[in-house]
Amino acid sequence: MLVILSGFPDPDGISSALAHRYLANEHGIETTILTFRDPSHQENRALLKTLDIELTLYHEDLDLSEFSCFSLVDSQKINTPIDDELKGKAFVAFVDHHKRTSDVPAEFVDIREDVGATASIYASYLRQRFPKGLDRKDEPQVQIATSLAHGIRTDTQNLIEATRFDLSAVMYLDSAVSKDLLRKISRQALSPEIMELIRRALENKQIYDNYMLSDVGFVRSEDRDGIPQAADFLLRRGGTDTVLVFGHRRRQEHRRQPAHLERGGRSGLVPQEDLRHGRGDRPLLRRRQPQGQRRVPDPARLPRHPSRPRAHLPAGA
Ligand SMILES: [Mn+2]
Repeated sequence: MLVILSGFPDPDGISSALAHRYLANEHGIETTILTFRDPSHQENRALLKTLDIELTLYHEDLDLSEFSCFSLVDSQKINTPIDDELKGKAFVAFVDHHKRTSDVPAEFVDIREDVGATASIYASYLRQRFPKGLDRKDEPQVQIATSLAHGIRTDTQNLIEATRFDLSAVMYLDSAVSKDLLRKISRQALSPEIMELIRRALENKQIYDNYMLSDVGFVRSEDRDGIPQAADFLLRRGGTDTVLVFGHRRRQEHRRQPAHLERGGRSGLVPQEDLRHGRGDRPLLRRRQPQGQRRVPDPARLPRHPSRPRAHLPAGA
């Protein structure tokens, strides 16, 4: 079976795929986790390295004929970059926590929109299989429990946005979570490029009342995860509850610019088109609902700073 991570692999998706593979292996089903992008965020790389997780990066010469079926985890869309190659293979399972956008033709569909992480759903499957808890002495179980706990943590803003279901998943996993490994995964150094990007975000910030804009200039594809990190950092400024950080990509790399919006409060994904700069390969715009009564303006209608002309806003804004 192929377990497909269709977007950028993040800890929630990676750990869910890992648990999926583990449960499939329990039934004698050989499983490969397929991704289309190299994980670029240093925390994701650290997760793979520290827990010795192997993902298969798709390339054209990959022979998919030996796989008879596939599953999608933590992916809102049912489309993949290899839809043609998947024709004729059984669509076994679709497990996710994003808003349902279309009918899912999988044999097993589990979409729980009120859950903070797909990893919590997989923890509930493990609980059914191992009701007495996972075993701290069993290496694969430690790997899975630790990565799922990390996935839940990162998808719920360090558990701040966790639901009861997520918290009970964390409690269940606890018996086999390695705190040492978890610490190691989260305490990875920032790459010099990302630190530089955060510096540019700080230097170029424009403050309008309770919101902030920053243009970080050209960003290499491999540093794109620095944009939400810069937005997270700027959001820590007192009195700020909305941050929009955007950068530019070289034409040959990608036609669109990434942008990242951070707001205080609950988080949810909104389509990138909401920033009026076209469709990207995944939503880069994260919107958090403001707390209290304070109105947060539409980012596309932000006033323009006299020294920051139109050209500095995302194309089409
Ligand atoms: Mn997720």
